[in-house]
Amino acid sequence: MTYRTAHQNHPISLPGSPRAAQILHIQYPLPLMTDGPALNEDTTSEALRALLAEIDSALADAENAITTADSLPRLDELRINYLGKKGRLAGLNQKFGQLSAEEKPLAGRQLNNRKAEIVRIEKERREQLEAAEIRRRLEAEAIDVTLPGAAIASGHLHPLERTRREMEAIFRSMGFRVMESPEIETEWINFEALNIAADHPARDMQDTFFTERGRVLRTHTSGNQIRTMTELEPPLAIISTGKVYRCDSDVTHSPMFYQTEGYLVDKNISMGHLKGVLNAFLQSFFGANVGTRFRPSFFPFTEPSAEVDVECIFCKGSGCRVCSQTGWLEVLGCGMIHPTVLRNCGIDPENWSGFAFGVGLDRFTMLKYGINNIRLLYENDLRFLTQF
Ligand code: 2NL
Repeated sequence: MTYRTAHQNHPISLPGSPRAAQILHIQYPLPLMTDGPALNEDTTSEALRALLAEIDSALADAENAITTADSLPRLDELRINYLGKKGRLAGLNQKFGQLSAEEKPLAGRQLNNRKAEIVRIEKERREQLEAAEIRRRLEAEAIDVTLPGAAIASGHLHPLERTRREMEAIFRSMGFRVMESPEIETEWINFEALNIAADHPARDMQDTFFTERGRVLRTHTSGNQIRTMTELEPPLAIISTGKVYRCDSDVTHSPMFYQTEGYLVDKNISMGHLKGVLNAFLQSFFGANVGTRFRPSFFPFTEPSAEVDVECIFCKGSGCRVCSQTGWLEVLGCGMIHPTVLRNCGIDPENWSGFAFGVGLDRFTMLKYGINNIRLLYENDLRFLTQF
């Protein structure tokens, strides 16, 4: 039987080994293209048959291991073990010394071709494992685009500012103007013009912060009323909100707090107007059905004077801790502007009359939101502020 060399593109069959025919089904292009001499049975040595069988078995092992490798690290390990410089296939090269000069190229081609096949199988398996790894990661790292996004924290108004705006909106709707005045006042504007005598307890060092040159930190926002009544012509309806200062500090008193004061001066203004405007304001702020009551009181700058209570918004008047079991909460002071105050501002009390009122913005806010410590309004603790 005549054997032809592989480049003649015909399978070569060797006796004794059924696998050999398969092994020698050589693929093109061949890495080695020499016209070797034809082989025949006589020239095929035992050594060649043994080496071809060894190549066959090494490569069968490699193919089996590679196609069943279940991870990329395992595949790397196999590539090094079989195809690496010191791997099993490289080891086979060393056995070529036993072959004749004619047999060497044949065995070399066989080894190279089969090795190329293993390289291809390894590459294919690598691509499969990489694709599986990508699929696995895509599944594991999948982003659910339908989930709601992380909310961006946005700021909001401080409860005091909310109360101020709410109060101003109510008074604006009744035709009042909103104005401002300085926090450092003369004693004349802060006290004398308001008919607060020099020996009045409010002017005591313990209540008032005095600054240089006989100035004071305003103890109420009434300075605004004095300034506007002095500068502008009646009829006037003005409210103003601002910081006021008193030398006082406990759970319900802060040395700096907020007050809203308002007044109205026109012809023939009576207590009836005072009650009508303040009732409208309180029912708009605390609720349309809230009960109110006016109690006689005293302020140096108003005559007659009154304090106004609203029905306790916590117990609806039945009595609780907040209202000290009375069912009522005191919310503001008011009265008809004292003739002396009008005169001090250049307004003739024979022609004009008016009412005025003062509201503690802090107390209003505390009552509206059920806050029991005034300092919470000034500490800027976000645990508190974010509740509004
Ligand atoms: C209170 C009492 C009040 C006024 C403030 C006022 C202003 C002028 C003339 C007359 Cl220019 N009065 N303001 C009047 C009565 C009471 O505040 O307890 N506030 C928290």
